[in-house]
Amino acid sequence: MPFRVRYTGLISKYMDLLPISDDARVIGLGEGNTPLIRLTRIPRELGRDVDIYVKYEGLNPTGSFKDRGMTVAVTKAVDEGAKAIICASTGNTSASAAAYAARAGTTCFVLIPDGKIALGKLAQAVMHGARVIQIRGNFDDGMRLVKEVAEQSPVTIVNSINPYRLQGQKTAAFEIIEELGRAPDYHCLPVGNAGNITAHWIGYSEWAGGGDGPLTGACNFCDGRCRFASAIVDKRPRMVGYQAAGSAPFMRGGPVDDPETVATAIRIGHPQSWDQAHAVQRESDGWFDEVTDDEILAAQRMLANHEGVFCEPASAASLAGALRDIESGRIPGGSTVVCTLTGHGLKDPDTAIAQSGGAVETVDAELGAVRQAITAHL
Ligand code: AN7
Repeated sequence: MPFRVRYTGLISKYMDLLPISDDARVIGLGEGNTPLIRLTRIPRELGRDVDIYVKYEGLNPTGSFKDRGMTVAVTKAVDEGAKAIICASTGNTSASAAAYAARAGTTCFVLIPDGKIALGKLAQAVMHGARVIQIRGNFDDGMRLVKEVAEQSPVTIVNSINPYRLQGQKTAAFEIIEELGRAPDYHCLPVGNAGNITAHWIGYSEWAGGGDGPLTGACNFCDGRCRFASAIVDKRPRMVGYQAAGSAPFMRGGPVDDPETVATAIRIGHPQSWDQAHAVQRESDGWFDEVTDDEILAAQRMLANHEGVFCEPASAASLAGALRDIESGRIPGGSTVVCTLTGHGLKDPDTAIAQSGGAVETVDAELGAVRQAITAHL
């Protein structure tokens, strides 16, 4: 299908569906348009008749879904004359904010929990020139401090409490509809602050027309020839949010003061979108559940090993939970399921290497030794 314009990012593609004025200077890096990959080996091994797709958000420019929200939030901040942006972060928000601020030529401050962010994310924030402030505390402490600082200083918060973030992130739902020609039956996501599950629900709901009838023909990208333009979507998915067991305020019914999990991205005890997430759960007839660190790491390995898709631990929470719910029948046979893989596996090389066991074998640089190493596995 011939494209009218080169893909330059989600703002230009979905301009009509985003709160961006035509003359705004777009701060973009080609984000969005991520692959929706249909799993093959994992469903076969499960022996269940369920179509599982993963939305590989790790292929965004800075390696996570945050870029969808950040392009809109930073474009708006610059448009409104902001001098600097600020965020608290478990890592991915800081990497994304730093990159978009660099692109905009704006100062970026990031507050991160001391020693608890994955190595790749810290490298990104530093390389993009953010002012990195490590606090002796966790994400929730950082978020509280960011709100307090922003009351007194001319800085724009780009955490997901900034509504433009969710506007950008809702476009992932549009892309899924575009690919499938419909909404999935179940959409599974890892939940930290619950901004992303809320944003997806906004996207699906807008597409379904919120009672005014479904939207069609809104694609700005291909002259209305793609499936997106003709998709009539009146059904929304049931939204399912999975938390890490040591960091699961939605399962405990209230904030958790000392969240702990190997999935540092979702090591969040005081979710910022608490009420919105409960509304999503009610309106979509979905649910929350928790997965253990062992289940998270097993799903991460399985996905990398059986399907060729490498995501970070937090992202694997969506698949870990979905697999359990498919096996138990809570997600019934015949369903179409989408799991969002929120971040790339390369973000957290330490956790990957730590669980790689005997995968690396050292031998002498001579033919006999190499042949022996190979023969053992043939
Ligand atoms: C890979 O970067 O909160 O439920 O500060 O990085 O919308 O919070 C990261 C969150 C899931 C949870 N997966 O999304 C941050 C931050 C990954 C993430 C989440 C995050 P929300």
